Amino acid sequence: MFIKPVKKKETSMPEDKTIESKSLDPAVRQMIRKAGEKGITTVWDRYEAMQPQCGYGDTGLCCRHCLQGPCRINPFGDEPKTGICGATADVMVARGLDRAIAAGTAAHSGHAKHLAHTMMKMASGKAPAYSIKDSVKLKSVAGRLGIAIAGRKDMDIAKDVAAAALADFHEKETPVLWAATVVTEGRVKALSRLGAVPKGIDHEVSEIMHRTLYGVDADPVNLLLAGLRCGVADLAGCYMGTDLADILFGTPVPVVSRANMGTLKKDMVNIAVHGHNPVLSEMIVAMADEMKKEARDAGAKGVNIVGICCTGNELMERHAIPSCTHSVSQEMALLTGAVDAIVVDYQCIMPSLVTVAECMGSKVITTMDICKISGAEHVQFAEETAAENAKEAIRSAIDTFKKRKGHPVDIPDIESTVVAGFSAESIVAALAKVDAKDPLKPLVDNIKNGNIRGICLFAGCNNVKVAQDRNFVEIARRMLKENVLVVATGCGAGALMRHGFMDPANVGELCGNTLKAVLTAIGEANGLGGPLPPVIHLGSCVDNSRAVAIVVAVANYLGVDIDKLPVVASAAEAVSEKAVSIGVYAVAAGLPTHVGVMVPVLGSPTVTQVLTEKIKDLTGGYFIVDLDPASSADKLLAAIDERRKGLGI
Ligand code: NFS
Ligand code: SF4
Repeated sequence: MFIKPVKKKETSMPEDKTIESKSLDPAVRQMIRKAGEKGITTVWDRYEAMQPQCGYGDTGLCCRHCLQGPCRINPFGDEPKTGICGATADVMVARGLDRAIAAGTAAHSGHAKHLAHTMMKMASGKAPAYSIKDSVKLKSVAGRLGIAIAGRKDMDIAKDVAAAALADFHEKETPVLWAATVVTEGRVKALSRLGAVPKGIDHEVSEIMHRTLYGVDADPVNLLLAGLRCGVADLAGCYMGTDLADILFGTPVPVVSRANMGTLKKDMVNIAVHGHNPVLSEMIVAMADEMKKEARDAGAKGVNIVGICCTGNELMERHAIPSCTHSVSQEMALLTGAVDAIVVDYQCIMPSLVTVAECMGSKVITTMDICKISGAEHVQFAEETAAENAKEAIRSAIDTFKKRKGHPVDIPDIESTVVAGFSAESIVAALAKVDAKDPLKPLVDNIKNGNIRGICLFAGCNNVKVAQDRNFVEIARRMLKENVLVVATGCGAGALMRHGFMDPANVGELCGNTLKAVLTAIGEANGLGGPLPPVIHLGSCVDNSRAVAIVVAVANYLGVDIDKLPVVASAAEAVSEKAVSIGVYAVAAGLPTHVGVMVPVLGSPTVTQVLTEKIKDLTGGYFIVDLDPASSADKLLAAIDERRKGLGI
């Protein structure tokens, strides 16, 4: 199962490097062709130029944690068998994995911390552009955290919620609230037994950096348990991110929107907002209307905002803003020649965007201190002056439009209808239309009677090593036919939305009969005159917390823990270390979790075995690593059936 060091050539990318093997998305294919004609280098070219990729790195057997390195271990058991300090393959792999989990956790929780600071500034009157958009959610979050609500003003409650959020970052005697209050009681106990309840989000990240330093932790199992605890801290960061964003910007309710590059408009100032945190993108959307006149004066018909990656998901779920493209194809949006500016905050932003923007007469505008890119324009964004900063960025895009006006653009005439905006709250509300007294009953009854065979969450990115969207589309297609209820977040949701999986019109073609009946019954009870979409959009990657909330509600309803439920997850085309930390908390929560690309752990048989087998005895969850979509679907279905059997349903 090991890939030969250095000479490795084996990836999930077929040898045939045709455009079809790069992306399933016809709009992306059109732009790849254009890039080829114009001689513009894209992610796929750089991937090819990178071959062969190093087999040591691929298997996790390369260490650079000290200046005596780099050290490499031969995965076939020949010499050298340890690093210079004596670290074994197991130690090297476990340390490397821990650092990836820590990085993912730092990113999600950095995003959440940013929201907590924004909320604190808002509640202190220092961030006039922000307000409380969902007072009901504010109170429900405060109630969950044990913060007093009765007779208090929203702003005072918000201040306490923000303070509680910030307090969750550093080490304290009590567990991280956003971890301990969001899962089942049984899960808290199970994780406590493993020492996997985090004491502070930042504390866990920092402790991982300490223990993976040269000459500290050299016990692979001890290292993995720390990784598990950090993964639970990542759940806290994600959950907090969703909670605070819902309070500040509104909890999603179903909306109709569109996805793909056909959402760009030739005659308008097109601004693609890209990255993650709604603190920025919400302001761009809010100010776009005010800037309409300036755009018209420049000869445009208006300002058209589209999203890329998770910012796209955040804006779509709350405001029905269309999504342009996702993850690996972000450069392709610029290739249309119609994007006047990509405005970014942080995470998943390829530095190459600047080069492509230069070629296409567009621009990249960075906004955050921690994320500047050489060659990009920088508009420093601060919550105190958010409205002004947003206007400045839009004005800069209008300037680009003035130069672009009249030049030809290539906007692929491709877009799909998307019904998005499902939150735990809006799902319960939709179910309440079927059974007002006992909203979860229709869902649980249909799981019990097998009309819904199980639930599968698709999450994570598009990876250049996989033909874009192929794994998501193939696995989801199979799941739906087998009557599995499919929910999706992040760029996994992006993939499925661009291929029509979130268009209710496709329920007939995509879903098995019993699932179709359930989606139709709920849709009709809600006055939609038809079914819910085949795949339920739960939002961005931090919004995996919404999936956790739903699963926890079902577990509590049934009086069992999460690890007994017929629920599975798949990061079918994962890229980011954030996907790694999410995968770890999915496993910590008790879910069989599929990863559809190589994870750099195969160099350690011990770590591989712990993650794919032994951990099952500890959390009930485990990893399934499989690069083939057909057999991945088989394994996910088998995991669902095993759980059903366990429940006797
Ligand atoms: Ni998630 Fe979202 Fe997309 Fe991957 Fe990046 S945008 S936070 S990490 S690439 S799914
Ligand atoms: Fe090599 Fe050990 Fe240093 Fe890693 S920490 S680079 S294995 S000597």
